[in-house]
Amino acid sequence: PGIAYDPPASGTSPHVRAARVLTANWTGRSTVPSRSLYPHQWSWDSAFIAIGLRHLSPLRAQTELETLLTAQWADGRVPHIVFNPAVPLDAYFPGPDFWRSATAGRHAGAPRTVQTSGIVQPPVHALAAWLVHLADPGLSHARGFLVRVYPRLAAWHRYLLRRRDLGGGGLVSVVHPWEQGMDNSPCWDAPLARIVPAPPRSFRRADLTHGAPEDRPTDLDYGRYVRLATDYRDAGYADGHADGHTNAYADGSGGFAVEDPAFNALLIASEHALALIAEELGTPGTARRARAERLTAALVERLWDPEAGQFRCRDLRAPTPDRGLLPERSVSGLIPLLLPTLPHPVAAALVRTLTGPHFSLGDRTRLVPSHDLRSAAFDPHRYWRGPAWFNTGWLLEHGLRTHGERDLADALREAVVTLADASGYAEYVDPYTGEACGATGFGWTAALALDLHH
Ligand code: 9YW
Repeated sequence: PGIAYDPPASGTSPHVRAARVLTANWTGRSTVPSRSLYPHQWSWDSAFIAIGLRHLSPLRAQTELETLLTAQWADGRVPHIVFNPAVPLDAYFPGPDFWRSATAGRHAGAPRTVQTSGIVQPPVHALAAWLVHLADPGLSHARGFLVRVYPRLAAWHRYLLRRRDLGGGGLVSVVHPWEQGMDNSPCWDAPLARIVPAPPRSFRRADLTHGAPEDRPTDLDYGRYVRLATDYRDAGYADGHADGHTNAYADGSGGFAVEDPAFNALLIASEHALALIAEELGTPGTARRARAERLTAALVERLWDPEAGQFRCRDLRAPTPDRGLLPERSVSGLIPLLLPTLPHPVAAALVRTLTGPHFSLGDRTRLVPSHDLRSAAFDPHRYWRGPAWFNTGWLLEHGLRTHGERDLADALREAVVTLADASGYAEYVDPYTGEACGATGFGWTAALALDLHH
């Protein structure tokens, strides 16, 4: 215990080190998730990064989101990657030459001036825009930040709600594991097993140049990711109708369509944020709040599993007549804890599951694992099959605090800040030991640690 005013030696405080990561990853208009592994702009990364960046520079945080939204398609979709033309083509796979947005995405309204992917990622953006606004309302008003982003965020949500309700029950579906953001989650093993992989020699993985193979998805996973993305692209990135090409389903999706709890919970949280933004702009937020409540009811009705004490993913392509809930327990099924209006028994059960034997928070694990510790598929080092990630930690910290679990929230906050710094702002960590995995100097790890440090 030192003197309170003793300033940390330059560069030695976690705050300074996190800020340095964000500065090193800033390109002038946006922030890369990782200089080595992910040298372009990623959609949900940018939303999380903006949430941390607002403490360093509200202007940069606004710019981060505006840059992403400039790449929005005319149909409202926000692409999961916006490519930096200055980065060599072979630095990341699949790159712009694979997605071919300008040509393959023509009918869906892909932008002409910038190259993007054609799939989406979780809609964290309206939530991020609201938090960024709150960091400096004066600057936000002066720049017309909310006035400019609001219509784009509204169009984004409209796209998801109108074109992606593939199950017809009011929830949004993802058509690729990359869309949900937890690429190789064991939840996808069953739905992916039905997909014929693209031949291994038809593509070259760039991720293995930077990442250890045992920390990354397998070649077989990649073959299936490539097949699904190729089919979607070759059908013109069309949703919602069969176009007679490669799409086998009347709703326009390929062989993969899943309703995921985290994706939908983030949409609901963002819809609540859009209501606040609407009100800040002098228009009513009532209709948006009502929609958020309808979505919350649909989430509980379609994905809640009372026996498991958590939400599950629904596989819309399952061969069973009930289009079944998937048996694997992912951290994704705990993320709805974020929602303030979740029925109380559901929230209470989620807290029990989080601290119980499957995730063991505060007991055997230091940060929430991405997957069920008791699953045969659990692997503490392989990407989304067990390691702890900092964005899910941040979301659950908020969820615990929202539902009055102050001690658990405080402990998780402390773990996020400490392990982020100790791991060199790693992409993900071993949930038991906190050992760094994947890339270091990772954007959202630094940003979210910075946010929780405040
Ligand atoms: C990939 C950038 C992205 C994240 C995803 C994560 C990973 C891309 O990296 O996907 O090539 O594997 O799974 O959630 O947005 O950080």
